[in-house]
Amino acid sequence: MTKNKISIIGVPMDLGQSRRGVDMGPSALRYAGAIEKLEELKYQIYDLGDIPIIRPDKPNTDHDSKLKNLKQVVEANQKLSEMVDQEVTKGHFPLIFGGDHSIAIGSLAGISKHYDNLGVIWYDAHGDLNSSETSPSGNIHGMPLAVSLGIGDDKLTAIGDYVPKVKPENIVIIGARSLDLGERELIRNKGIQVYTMHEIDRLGMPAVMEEAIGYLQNRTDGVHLSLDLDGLDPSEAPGVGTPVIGGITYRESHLAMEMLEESSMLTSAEFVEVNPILDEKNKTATVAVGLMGSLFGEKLK
Ligand code: EXY
Ligand code: MN
Ligand code: MN
Ligand code: MN
Repeated sequence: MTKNKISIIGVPMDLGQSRRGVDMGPSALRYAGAIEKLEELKYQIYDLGDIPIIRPDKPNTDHDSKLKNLKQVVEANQKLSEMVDQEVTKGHFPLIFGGDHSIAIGSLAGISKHYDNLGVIWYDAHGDLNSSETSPSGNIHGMPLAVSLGIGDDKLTAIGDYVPKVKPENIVIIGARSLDLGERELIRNKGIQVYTMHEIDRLGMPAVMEEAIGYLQNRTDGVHLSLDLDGLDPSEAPGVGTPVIGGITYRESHLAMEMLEESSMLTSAEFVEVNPILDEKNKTATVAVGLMGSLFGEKLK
């Protein structure tokens, strides 16, 4: 990693989906030793604590839109984007702990204004490319990548006061195995680079990462890693709200993180969807902290 100061921002958000418990993700990651791991690796850590999430009086009923908890998700992401923006301005590496994946809207809004061509690696079983029209659930955690492309409800796309945050050609999705029809159409129409589990099986993770890194190196001036723990197989990362069997292994993920670290292209990262209530003895947070170690230069052999 080129930067040696890391700012940690926790976002205990669970309003972008329907299962409770993912709001405890930031605590689970801290409890699993995230800060100690990064300190061991000689980074200066600035733990900014957790953003307050203002809960609605009655979930999902305070707006006219199909999107659940829209107002609260917008408010939290606006706050997150401002904090991330400040940390990037200081020259720190923002490391965001979720919370559900809707928080990527705020992360990207805070980071992307600092780059002409920010790249994004979306490590996930899902595409998170739905809009109000295509979403089967109304859950905003299934929409953040579309929102960052400028597609979706104006209140979401306008966060940070500029649209869009990323260009379709600067995105690489890795690990996809559950894509809705509308998401598939968007991927085709926009020409988004996707490595599904099929490509990972066929080419192997080393070739996939080499290709993905080469692709992004040629066209971007920085890369944000948005790592959804459900990208991994639920046997190794069971504590997630929307598990999908047939995922990426811990070893493959560990290698992917090491290759990203070697590329020196990373500007920021987030680890999301850790739900300790659905977990087995904080296994998923422990896996996430292991991956952070690989991402920040701990070369375990
Ligand atoms: N595609 C489904 C939906 O939009 O409801 C499921 C989305 C799950 C999103 C998870 C966090 O990555
Ligand atoms: Mn996701
Ligand atoms: Mn997912
Ligand atoms: Mn290794």
